Amino acid sequence: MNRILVTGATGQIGSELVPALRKKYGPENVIAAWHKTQPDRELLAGGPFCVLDARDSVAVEKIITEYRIDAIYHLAALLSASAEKDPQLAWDVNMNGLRNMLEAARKFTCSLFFPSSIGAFGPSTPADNTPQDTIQRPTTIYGITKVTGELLCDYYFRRFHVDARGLRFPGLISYKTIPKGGTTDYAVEIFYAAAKHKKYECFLKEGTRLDMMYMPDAIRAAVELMEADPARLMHRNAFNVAAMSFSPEELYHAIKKHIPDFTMTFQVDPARQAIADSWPHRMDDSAARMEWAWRPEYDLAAMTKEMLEKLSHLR
Ligand code: AKB
Repeated sequence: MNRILVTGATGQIGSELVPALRKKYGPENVIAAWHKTQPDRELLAGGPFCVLDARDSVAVEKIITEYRIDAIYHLAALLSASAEKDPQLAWDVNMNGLRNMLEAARKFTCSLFFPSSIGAFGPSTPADNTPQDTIQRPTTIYGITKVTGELLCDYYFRRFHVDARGLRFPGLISYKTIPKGGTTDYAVEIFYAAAKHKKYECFLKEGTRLDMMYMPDAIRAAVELMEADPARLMHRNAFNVAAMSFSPEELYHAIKKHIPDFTMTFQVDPARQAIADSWPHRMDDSAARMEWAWRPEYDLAAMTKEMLEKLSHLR
């Protein structure tokens, strides 16, 4: 892997993945591409960058040839709640963007990373210990684009030998970027609210148990998968990866250990609750553990402690 393009570089994952890749492969070798959200100064100063709409196949191919790209982390996508508000746009961005990237990867022999999600599952999927290979009948447009993306990546590998790899991410928690338009966003908002105001109104109801992961684990997972020995990969694409699973009240109690007067109330958003109710509680990630030695480093207690330390300047 020599020259890397990251789309969606200003999003929740991209804004942490780009600096990590620049550190590992050299700043000049990682091109940060964004479309709508403006980058911060660190991203601009840290290495090459460009504005790119992944739906524009001519622009995609121009950037790939201009920078002699041989690896793509294609992160540009609408998240679940935003996608549900505008399903046509979600299909356009999530599917046409991925198709253009896969086509460019085929023509210019690039490897490609595609982030799938717990959203690729639906209400008929086993919710506990969700197997790697199981029923996938998502009821959201986001989930439909994720399953289709997983299948398309498999297809491009089988048919055209494109080295397409990917993970099914849980909800991601980070202190650097506030996520926009996701169902698991509460698990980030709560930390900012706790640090700033010592109170939080949660939009998911008590007992809504979902898989979550701290961003440093997620970044490491993506990079480790892309570095993994291809001979060991039986699945290659759409690996379940898990780190912790909790409900809003369990997260609340973990935070309360550090901020004893923290309070939480509930104001349920029916749209996001319906999405959360259709997702699994905890995925079985044994395929990732076996095929490329995946291991999470952060559990609920370790993630909570570090999040509150990093956000202590807000108090
Ligand atoms: C979302 O909530 O939409 C994302 C996801 C779990 O894919 N964070």
